[in-house]
Amino acid sequence: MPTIRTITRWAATVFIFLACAAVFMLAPGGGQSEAEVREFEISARQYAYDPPRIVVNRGDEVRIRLASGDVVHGFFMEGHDLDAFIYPGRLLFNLRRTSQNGSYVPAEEMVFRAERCGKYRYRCSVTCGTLHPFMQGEMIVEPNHPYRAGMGGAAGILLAGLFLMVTAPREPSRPGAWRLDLVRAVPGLGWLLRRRWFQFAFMLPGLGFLVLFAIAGFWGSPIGNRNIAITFVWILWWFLLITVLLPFGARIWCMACPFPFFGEWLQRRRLIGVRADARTMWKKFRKWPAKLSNIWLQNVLFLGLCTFSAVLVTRPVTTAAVLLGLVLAATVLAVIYRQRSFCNYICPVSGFLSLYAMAAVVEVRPRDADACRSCRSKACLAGGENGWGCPWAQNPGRLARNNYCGMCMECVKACPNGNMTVNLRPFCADVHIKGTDEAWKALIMVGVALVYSVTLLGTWGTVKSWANISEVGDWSGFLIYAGIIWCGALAVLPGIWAAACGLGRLLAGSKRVAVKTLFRRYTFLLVPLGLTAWAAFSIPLMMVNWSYIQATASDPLGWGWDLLGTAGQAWQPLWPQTMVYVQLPLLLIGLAFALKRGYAIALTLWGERRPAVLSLIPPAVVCTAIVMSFITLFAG
Ligand SMILES: [Cu+2]
Repeated sequence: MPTIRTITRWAATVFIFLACAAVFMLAPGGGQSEAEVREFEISARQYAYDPPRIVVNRGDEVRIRLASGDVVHGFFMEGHDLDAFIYPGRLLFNLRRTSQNGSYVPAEEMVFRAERCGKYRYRCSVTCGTLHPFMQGEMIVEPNHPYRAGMGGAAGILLAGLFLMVTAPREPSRPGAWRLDLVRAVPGLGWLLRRRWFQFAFMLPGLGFLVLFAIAGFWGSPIGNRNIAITFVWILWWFLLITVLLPFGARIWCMACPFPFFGEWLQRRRLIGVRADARTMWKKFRKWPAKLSNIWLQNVLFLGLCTFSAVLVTRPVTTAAVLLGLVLAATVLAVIYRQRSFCNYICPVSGFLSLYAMAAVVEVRPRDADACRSCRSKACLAGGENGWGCPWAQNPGRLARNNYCGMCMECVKACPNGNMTVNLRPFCADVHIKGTDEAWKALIMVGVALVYSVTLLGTWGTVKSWANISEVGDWSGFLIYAGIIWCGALAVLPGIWAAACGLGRLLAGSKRVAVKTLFRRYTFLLVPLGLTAWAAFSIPLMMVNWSYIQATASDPLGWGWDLLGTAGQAWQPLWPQTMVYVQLPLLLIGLAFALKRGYAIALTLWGERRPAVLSLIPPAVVCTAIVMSFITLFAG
């Protein structure tokens, strides 16, 4: 039974949250004036509209004339059933109602009434070049209620969170203590995980897709949104990875990943079975150098890929070359170094998988850690009759974090006592960031999410042309863009974070915990925050480009095939006006988890509540500011 105190505490928390939201909702601003007729002239040019943003009031009659400055462009107005086709140098454009899927009729003007509040994007609906999928502008219908609610919600979560911390009962409950043994709970799961062919059954289709993407990349259509190598890798796979596989399956992707397939085969000389000398055969392979035994190489390689993302996500041939390059690197390293050195220390995807796997709701762990301590065979670590020793060079019996567990299930098979299992657990249950490499990874990921949200989901044509180096060739602009990514992620954001942690230590009025420790441990706040921000970023990417995914599934190489009958359908984003109602709650949930886990970390570091809460305030404010930046980009 909850006590009166608990009930009043939670009632006050809800009140604080709602009061903050109300203040932002009711604050004076646009949208209060009389409805009027608003006229705009919007011109399209690769890959932006001018003006990129128009602001009207609810009830206004909006009249838009369209023009194009270079090639044929489209103009799809979200949530208003309007889609246009604009020819360069002509006053008339072609207009259609999307709901009727009808034909275009010539028009001089697009006329509609702005009836619902919020942000509506106008997007290019005609493939007009490499960055076409990201060409967009935005119409704000004031008062922008979703935006105000989001900003108020973020402020509300910060204040309500701090209130909960200062009013918490003396003995804080241990966060995320429950576990559910899935192998015991799900009939047949244990049998399945112990099959030798289990991982192979996932890797083989992955390998098939890899071959398909390579063929499509080199011989398919050079237009990104008509090539399966782009739509399936950078849109579908990315979306599934961030929103489904990582939060619900930890590094389950690594279990199916085809990159290390050939290397592992060369090492083991077995596709499915275990060799009799599984324990001793590693002697002829080198150990990975101790100095490089961290994720710094992954951080740098990831930033390198991000710098060229505009080329990577729009040019199929670049994507195919990078995919094959990674396979080659994994294979070569596997011949020289032990086990999955490539995955642990090189793979640029692996770095953020290791970070965000900390948040996942599943884990591979020993059932009874004491049994592992007294175990003599250590088959999970060194290999045994039924399983290889951990390919990720972990000691499964002492696994305490998800970071470097590739979910391959070899330890589940190898353990002679059946002591390894898969647990279901609460969101964000691993909270310990261990090294500066991991701390920087958390900062890099948030920084890159911000840059991508500006570049790919924003309306700024200049930034797009800076990023689009292979087509535009503006090297000074590209240097600014690259500088923002590298300096922002490696120096500016970490600098702000360090300053916040230093200030937190000053507020705490104690020197018991070093700034360095605060800096490293508090970066965990950026794990739930970063993961939900990436998910919020990926949702429009997926929903806007859904038609292209369907089309390329039917015509993977862009050669005019129609295998599934979906190749020729008109482009249409999937429920674009509902996205913000998924994005905003996601961002707020991320912030709430950041504060909740941040408080638990602060308590373990400081030992008592007062300095713990005080030291947490500046980093919590920085987190709230980051979330508000995303809300502004997505809804403002
Ligand atoms: Cu266009």
